[in-house]
Amino acid sequence: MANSSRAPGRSRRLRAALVVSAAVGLLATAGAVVLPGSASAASTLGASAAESGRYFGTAVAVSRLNDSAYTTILNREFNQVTAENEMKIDALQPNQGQFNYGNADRLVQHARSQGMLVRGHTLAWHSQQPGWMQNMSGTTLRNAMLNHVTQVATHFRGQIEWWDVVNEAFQDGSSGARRDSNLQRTGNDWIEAAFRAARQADPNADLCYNDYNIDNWNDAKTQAVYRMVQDFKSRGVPIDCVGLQSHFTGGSNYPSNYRTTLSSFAALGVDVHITELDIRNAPTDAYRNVVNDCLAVARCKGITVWGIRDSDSWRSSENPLLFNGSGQKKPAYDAVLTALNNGTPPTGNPTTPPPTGNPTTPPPGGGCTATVTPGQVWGDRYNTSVTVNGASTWSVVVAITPPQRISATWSGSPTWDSSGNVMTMRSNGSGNTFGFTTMMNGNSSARPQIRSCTAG
Ligand code: 9MR
Repeated sequence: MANSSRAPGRSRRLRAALVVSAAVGLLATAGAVVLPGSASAASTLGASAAESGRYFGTAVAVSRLNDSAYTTILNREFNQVTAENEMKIDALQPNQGQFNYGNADRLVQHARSQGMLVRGHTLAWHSQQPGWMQNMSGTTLRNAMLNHVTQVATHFRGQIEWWDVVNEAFQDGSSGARRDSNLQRTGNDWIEAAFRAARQADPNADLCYNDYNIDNWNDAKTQAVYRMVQDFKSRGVPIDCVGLQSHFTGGSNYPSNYRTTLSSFAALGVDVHITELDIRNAPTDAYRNVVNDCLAVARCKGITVWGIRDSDSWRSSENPLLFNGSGQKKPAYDAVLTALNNGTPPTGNPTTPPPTGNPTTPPPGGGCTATVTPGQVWGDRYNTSVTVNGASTWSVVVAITPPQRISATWSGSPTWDSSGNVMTMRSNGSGNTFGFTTMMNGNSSARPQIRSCTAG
């Protein structure tokens, strides 16, 4: 029988709502608090989202990592990535039993070198199946699907924060029914079987159901997915999150009840993620509304846009993204950044006290000093910012006490030693203050230590 138990760190993390009282938040962030319009407002999407404990990510096409204009924006702005195509079934298992992880591993390596979180997309889907799978049915297909889930989740174990375990399994329109597919024809329980296999293979990844056209609370499809999640929660099927793709077009506009949808799913006890956001013609109002809706829901963990520049988009003729084809910021970018910076921390009770201890400065001699300012604290994670004085280019070595783990960084270029516990952060031209988010993973008292600050 599939094991639906969780690793201790993860279950603690899941139970801890992403909440902190506004008052404690202000105290904990001390000098680093961001007030609307304040001069200390973060200047990139990822850094700004991190100030409320969220991520701001993008879909990445691995082939574009060779394009330096693309990679410059990626590394500067985003602290989460989703493989646009490289973790789909046809990419990872082109022939039955023959797995091809090269491109996906390259993305994971890149993300790790930059302190970005990775969303895995997607383990089971009716689309993008390799030919050998398309021709299967019944028990043979069910077993092949479960084997794919197990092999892939095992391969990436420890490197994936969230898996889209099942993608797009419901019909559009008014039926509220499951989408017909070869997987659906193996039996209605194929979705929960996939979730159980994923949990067993990687107990530390959060497991999501992901779909499009589940943004409008009144839609039959939204209601059908809601009922499935409710049923899974009531029966102990291991599901942790729902991804709303949020591809907004003329035919599927941003709905005014989007916040109700997010909060209604969250009230079932799952996190919500906006996983593939793009909006036809990138109107500033709709982008701003989406950000504000996510910020208003404590369990909305972050936003991923489906590509960087309009020219990278799967529907590039609609110019739906935040950067134009030349890599310049569009008005929608400014609207998103401003909304993120104006966002207030989620309200609620803190589950962990703010750090009291030991801001550290390194031993002298490296030609610069590095001073720690404790940042915001949530139940499962906390932020830290470090200000360097005495040099304009520098590298700072930061040690983390395991099982704590740095999950996102901003305003610097990080590299890690082989243990993953020691980060060297180098200046990258974005100023003299860098920051990072640390997952507590069960240790709520340890705080980062600055080992050295070296000029040049
Ligand atoms: O953007 C992706 C495009 O490059 C692929 O050709 C297409 C088919 O696999 O998938 C696109 O991404 C889809 C995502 O995986 C699932 N939700 C809808 C996205 C846009 O079609």
